[in-house]
Amino acid sequence: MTDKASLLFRDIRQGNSRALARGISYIENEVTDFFAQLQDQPPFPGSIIGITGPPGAGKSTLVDGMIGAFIDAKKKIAVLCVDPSSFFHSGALLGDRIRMSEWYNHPDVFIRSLSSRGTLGGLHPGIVNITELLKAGGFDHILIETVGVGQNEIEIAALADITLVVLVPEAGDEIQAMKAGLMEIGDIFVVNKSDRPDADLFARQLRLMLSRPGREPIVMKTIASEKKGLQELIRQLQQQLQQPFTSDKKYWLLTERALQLISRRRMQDIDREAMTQKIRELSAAGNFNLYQFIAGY
Ligand SMILES: Nc1nc2c(ncn2[C@@H]2O[C@H](COP(=O)(O)OP(=O)(O)OP(=O)(O)O)[C@@H](O)[C@H]2O)c(=O)[nH]1
Ligand SMILES: [Mg+2]
Repeated sequence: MTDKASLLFRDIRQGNSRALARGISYIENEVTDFFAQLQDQPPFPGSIIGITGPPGAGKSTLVDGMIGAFIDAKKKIAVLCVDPSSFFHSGALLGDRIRMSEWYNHPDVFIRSLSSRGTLGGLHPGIVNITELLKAGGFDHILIETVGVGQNEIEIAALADITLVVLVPEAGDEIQAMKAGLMEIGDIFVVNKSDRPDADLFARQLRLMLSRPGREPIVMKTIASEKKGLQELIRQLQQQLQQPFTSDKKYWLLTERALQLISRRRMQDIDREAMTQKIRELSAAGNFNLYQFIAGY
């Protein structure tokens, strides 16, 4: 496998998108993790942009428009659509495929959807790794779209250099509910569907809510379906990416990424089915104790 993995990785580094697609499938299916190859990778010069927000806020439409703006600027773009709920609703990503269809065959655009197969509510276990593989693919920007459902935002933020939180004007209650999650991780807040009434009022309320002493939140309005506000958004994005990280956020995020990989590596020898079988046997014998059980691992 190592030879095969190295050859595939070499093709990925040369920008071969078929090799990249195959490499991602290898990670998804746990054929290989490319750890050996990724150890020799130089730091990624591009940026990873997270796009999150409630279902239907217009994330994919916005991503579609952003791809266009980046392609105009002669950039190479990868898009990863991660749907944490598709574990339960398969096929949910079809909409993204249709929305971004004009980009599917563009030579400088790579689009891939991932479900969170195997983890309830969490992210695909290989996602950190898949992101690393995309970095090797020579893209200028990697966009990661995910539905913010109140529990996975932190994981997405851990993957991204900068996170856009996409909201819509009528999301007043949602904002309150998501405050702890979405609001903490956002670097730029996008009020999409600003063609709707109350967009200005909503943006003002949002700004007020997010204000902290000494820190002005970045709130922008867009109409993704009409490609309005995109240029300003991209400009702001680029400006933010150039800022040195003033907080410890970057180190915190890298720690988060490292922890995900370590926990995955430590778990890789555990056979889930064998574990279930053992639990079944112990339970049937009437002496299952969870803490005694995990002490043996
Ligand atoms: N009026 C209006 N509609 C929009 C705008 N942006 C997107 N939409 C519409 O909103 C709907 C949802 O858009 P998507 O881009 O699929 O939203 P999403 O956030 O990716 O949705 P999920 O991935 O399912 O969470 C689509 O019908 C879009 O055409 C906008 O600025 N104004
Ligand atoms: Mg979407």
